[in-house]
Amino acid sequence: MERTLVLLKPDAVERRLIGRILAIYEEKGLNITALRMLKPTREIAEVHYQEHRDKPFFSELVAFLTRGKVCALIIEGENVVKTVRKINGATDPAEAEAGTIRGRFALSKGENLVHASDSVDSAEREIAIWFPGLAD
Ligand code: IDP
Ligand code: MG
Repeated sequence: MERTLVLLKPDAVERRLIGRILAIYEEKGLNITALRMLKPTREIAEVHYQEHRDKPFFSELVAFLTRGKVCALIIEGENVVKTVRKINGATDPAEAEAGTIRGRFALSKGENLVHASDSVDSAEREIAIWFPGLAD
C-alpha cells in the first residue's frame, strides 16, 4: 500500500488543530499508521527541507519548523501521496481551494499548517527521517 509522510507543523500544534486535521484525513478513508509528537532538531529540519536550501526563505523555514512540536504521521492508502496533497491544498493559502486544509485554516504562505510528501520517492526518503524504525 502507498505511504506518505505528513507533518502537522508547529502552527497547527500551537493552534490546537491536530484533532480537526487528523479527522479530515480519517474521514477520507485513509489510515494513519504511525504518529509521533516531537520538537524537530535543526538537523532534521534541514535534511527534511534540503531541496529548498538555496531558497531565500530557507532559514525562516527551518526556524519555523523547529520552534515547537510537530505531529509527524505516516498515512497509507490508495494514491495517498496525491490525495493528501489535494486535501492539504496549494502551498499558498490564498491560492488553496476553500475546502482544503490550507484553504480553510491558513493565511500565510510560510505558516501553512501541513506538509505532505510530493512523490512516492520523497515519501520513503522523509519516512526514513521522521520514522527511522519504519523505513523500508
Ligand atoms: P509544499 O509544502 O506545498 O510542498 P514547498 O514549495 O515544498 O511547498 O515549500 C515548502 C514549505 O516552505 C512550504 O510549505 C512553506 O511552509 C514554505 N514556503 C514555501 N514558499 C515560501 C515563501 O515564498 N515564503 C515563505 N515560506 C515559504
Ligand atoms: Mg514540498
